[in-house]
Amino acid sequence: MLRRCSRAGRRSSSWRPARDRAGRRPPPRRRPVRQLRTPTAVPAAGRHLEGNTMHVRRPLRALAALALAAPTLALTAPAVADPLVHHHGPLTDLQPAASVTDGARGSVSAWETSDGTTVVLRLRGLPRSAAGQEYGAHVHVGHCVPGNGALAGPHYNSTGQPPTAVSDQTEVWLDFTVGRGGTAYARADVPFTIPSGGAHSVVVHALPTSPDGSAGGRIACLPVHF
Ligand SMILES: [Cu+2]
Repeated sequence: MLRRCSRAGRRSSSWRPARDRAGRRPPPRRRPVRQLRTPTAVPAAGRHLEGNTMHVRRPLRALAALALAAPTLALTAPAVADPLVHHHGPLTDLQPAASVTDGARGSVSAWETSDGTTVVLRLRGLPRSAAGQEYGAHVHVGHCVPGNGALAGPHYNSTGQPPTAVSDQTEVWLDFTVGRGGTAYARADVPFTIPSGGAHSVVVHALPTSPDGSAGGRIACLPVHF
């Protein structure tokens, strides 16, 4: 007695004989065309489409990316926008005695912002032996005149001359510490703008700035005409 395997006895719904009764091969089986699922309508940005989050998440992701980028853009704005004023070159020597700024070069850039003014001072060519030392620097109303620091005049002060208040919020203080490579960087963000012709220099002093605004002798100067 011929036994059939129990599995062979079960024919699936897709089983077809290799040949029909006339001995002909059946036509090749066609695969059903798979229908791509597409949304019936593309929702406007931010609108919720039930059962499909793809079009909802994209605008949210874009908004999230913008929100994350906004503070970064604000922080980097002074670095990418054209400055209101800019000067770079060798420092003007204000005293005949040797000083830390002899032979150094620098740049001053200033940007007007929605909150006031940002001023950046960069120096290079300072002696590496001075690394770690701190010096005062400020925006002054007068001009840079070699050998004559007094002609740089007083600090620019937003409360007028004579000033009624002296601080890093009424004046532009740019104290810096010399880096190991002989470079230095300082940035001041102040809540006021300097009127055209109101200041003409950044003066480097021999000492860090005290709370009363004094910083020792004037040793060098960079012209920057606001
Ligand atoms: Cu000064």
